[in-house]
Amino acid sequence: MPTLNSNLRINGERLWDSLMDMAKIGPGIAGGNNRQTLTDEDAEGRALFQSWCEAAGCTMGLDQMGNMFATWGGTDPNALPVYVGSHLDTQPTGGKYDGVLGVLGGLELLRSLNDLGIKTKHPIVVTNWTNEEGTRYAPAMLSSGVFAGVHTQDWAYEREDAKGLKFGEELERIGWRGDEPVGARKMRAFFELHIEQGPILEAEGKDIGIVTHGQGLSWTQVTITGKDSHTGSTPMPMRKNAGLAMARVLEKVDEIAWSHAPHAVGAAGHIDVSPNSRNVIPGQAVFTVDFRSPELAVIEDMEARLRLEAQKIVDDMGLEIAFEKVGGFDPVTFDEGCVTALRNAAERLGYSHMNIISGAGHDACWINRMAPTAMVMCPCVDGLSHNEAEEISKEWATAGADVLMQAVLEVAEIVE
Ligand code: HGY
Ligand code: MN
Ligand code: MN
Repeated sequence: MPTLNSNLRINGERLWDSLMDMAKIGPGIAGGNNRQTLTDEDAEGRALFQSWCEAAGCTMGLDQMGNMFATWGGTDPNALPVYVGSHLDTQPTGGKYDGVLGVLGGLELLRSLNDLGIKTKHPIVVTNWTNEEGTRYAPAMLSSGVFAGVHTQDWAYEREDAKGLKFGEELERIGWRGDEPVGARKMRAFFELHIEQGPILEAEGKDIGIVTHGQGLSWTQVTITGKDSHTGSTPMPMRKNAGLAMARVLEKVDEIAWSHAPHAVGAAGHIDVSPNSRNVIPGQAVFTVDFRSPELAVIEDMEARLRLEAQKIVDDMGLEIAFEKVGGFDPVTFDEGCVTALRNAAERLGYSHMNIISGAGHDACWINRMAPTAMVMCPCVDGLSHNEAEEISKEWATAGADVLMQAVLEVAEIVE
């Protein structure tokens, strides 16, 4: 019977080919991807993933949030499955690897076990979580959040995109709403492979990041209301310029994040001004402030100061303001046992590794509430992500999937 040793490795060439094939679906305009959740491109990517899973001998489950569960093997059907996975949806100007590496790395794990003729006691399930990115439908990690009981399914179904299209209706339209109730599945453990999306691993010359914690996130949507008026004939003292107020608030957001250096971060990536016409003073500005920190108290301080400072700015300018919390989760500590299994795997395989805190949010941050969970990361070039130029090496992808497979085998128990 094969034992856990450094010879058990995945097929890096096949993983890379699958990544490149998936990247052809929902191509971006600069070499990356635009495969946003619940679009026709998302549906196409899901279908390709399902065909690959079935070819690897899996049966596919689909729940009412469109989460996909490809189940493989398991000599003891009563043993709780070991889950792996991430997300196939991308940012509008996303990369080819964010999320996709975790889903296809999980699939490659199964393909390699088939090649190696290995059987495990616990079944293994590869998951694609719907709408991890939160770009088309806020918040991020929406469907893993419903699975973990953080959001209700009804609330999730009512989320609207910028065109007013509802999540539930779009999920139905693309034909990927399953019948399975969400969150009923029990897991032995959950492992997520993901690119780092930051510069640390590459800068430190490490192949592998063992993710011990995930920083927390807060999304506050701010609506500032002033008055549309002519940019030429309205005297300066009479203006109620919502765009100017937003600029002053965003300056404060940067100041607040810097005041908690070196770990806190803050910015607004979503910004809308209306009527967004060249010769009209903006009467409204809507933007989402994204604060993050490994410390909950810091996040809470940044949220509170945002409201205080922004209120002062609009009061001085005679404008109105409204705040809405549209996303967030507390800092996460991953399961010690799963973290150790990943570290043992990296050691056995001879990959350089270091502990790391995840700067980005991931489905694992919610699943950590449901089962022992941990993440393994590989570097990305210049730490760049959420950009079409996102890049990793075949070697990094292979190392990450090798470590994922060995950690999963330790927990799923090789039986032959
Ligand atoms: O926002 C995040 O951290 C993740 O990319 N959804
Ligand atoms: Mn991701
Ligand atoms: Mn992302």
